[in-house]
Amino acid sequence: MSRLVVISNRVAVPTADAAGNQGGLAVALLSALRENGGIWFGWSGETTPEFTGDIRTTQGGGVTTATIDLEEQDIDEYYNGYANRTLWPLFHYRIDLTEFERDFEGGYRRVNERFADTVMPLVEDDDLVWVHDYHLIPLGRELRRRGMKNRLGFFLHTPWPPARLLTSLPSHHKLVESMFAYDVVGFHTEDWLDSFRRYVVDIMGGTIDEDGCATVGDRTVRTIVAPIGIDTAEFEAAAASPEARFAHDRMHMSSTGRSLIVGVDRLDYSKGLRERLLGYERFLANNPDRRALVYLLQIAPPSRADVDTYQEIRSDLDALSGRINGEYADIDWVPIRYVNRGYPRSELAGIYRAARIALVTPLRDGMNLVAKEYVAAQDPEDPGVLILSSFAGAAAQLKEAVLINPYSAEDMADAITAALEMPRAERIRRWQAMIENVRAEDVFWWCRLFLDALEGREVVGDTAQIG
Ligand code: GDG
Repeated sequence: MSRLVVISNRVAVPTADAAGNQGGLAVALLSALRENGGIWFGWSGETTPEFTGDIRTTQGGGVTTATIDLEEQDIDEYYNGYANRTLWPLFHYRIDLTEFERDFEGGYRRVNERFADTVMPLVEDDDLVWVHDYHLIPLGRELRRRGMKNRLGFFLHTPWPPARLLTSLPSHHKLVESMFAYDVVGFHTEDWLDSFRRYVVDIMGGTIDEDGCATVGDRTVRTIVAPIGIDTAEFEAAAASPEARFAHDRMHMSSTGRSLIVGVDRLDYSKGLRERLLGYERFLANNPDRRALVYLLQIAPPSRADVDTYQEIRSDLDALSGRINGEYADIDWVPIRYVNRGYPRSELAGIYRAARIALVTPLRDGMNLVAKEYVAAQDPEDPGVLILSSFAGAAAQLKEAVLINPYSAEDMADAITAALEMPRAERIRRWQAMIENVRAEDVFWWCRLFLDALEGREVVGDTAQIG
């Protein structure tokens, strides 16, 4: 069996706590690395005054991680710049927030070259190489330029935007062209894949064959849908753990019979937090008699705090939650508990289980794992209701959720009312359909699906010549 080399912006370091605190993606990739042997390569999270290319390796739990330090300027232009000020907003359909700076693009190219230079000597002939996410789209091309002949795969964790939106990126052509250096490119949903294929056909004049291979000139890449899942078995077990029980009881004791509505999201504009609070406010306004029977717990750990738009959304939400609480709270009830910090995964599982409703209402999301975690954490005898944005990738699989348009406050308010009134039999029916999917298509299934595609493809043309 081939070794695996995983390359992503950051690496997950195997810890003794792997079952408790690591996200599903880290758990799946670490287990694939353990099974096949190999390396996880990425940025250390540290800066250095001058780039040296020195590689720090650690070994533990059967996995080797290799990291490099980057310069401050790299972080400004590549991570906080092109990745999070240009591609992230654009890929989430937020052209209004997208910044087009030449320096960002230069930094993005430089860091991708630095990654290629440093990882190249670590890769052995038969290794499968799997690159992750929008930070590293051109990495495959850089590796081919340095002579790499290995199977090379790329998976995008975000949406892929419609062609008309993508063409607003000055170097859209170069970016998409670089994806043809890979053997396989994967997306979470048919929607994102369709947008990619449309671009190939409409903008590049390419073709798509019945196996999903996209061809432009003499270059071909296989394109697939591989929807990521969670470590469902681990999460179901976490929801029954003593820590989860404790968090669950803590929620109940502090709410005296009120129904908990929960939201858990990185503090990010793509998650639709502002619209969610406005939808909840609409529910409060429309239902004076139900007000004190519910409360919303919104957990929102800050992320990407060096990017202005993230600082703005944070102060915007501080103000909005404060205003709604000021307007509706009573001496013995506060409608929103807004918490800007993270919780251990097992506690999170208990909070999900205690919640009668989950509001997972991103404006656009590649997949959204919180929706799946909420389903996995439910009590089968008395499950809660998932209210899910139809613009989240997860909506393609979790069709029995209450699907809503997150931009509509009325939709959201009506969905909350419907969820509160939903009979137990219907909640069980919907939950059963969803848990079946969440169990069958878990994160290990996803990982196998992608790696099978990566191993199975016939090499078309001399990919080493690409670029
Ligand atoms: C990207 C794509 C795609 C959140 N708060 C806490 C906490 N979390 C965990 C959740 C969940 C994860 O963070 C968030 O995953 P999402 O999928 O919701 O979102 P992104 O971070 O934007 O991830 C997304 C994903 O990649 C995978 O491909 O689904 O569409 O944007 O696991 O539980 N975890 C803990 N405490 C918290 O307070 N422990």
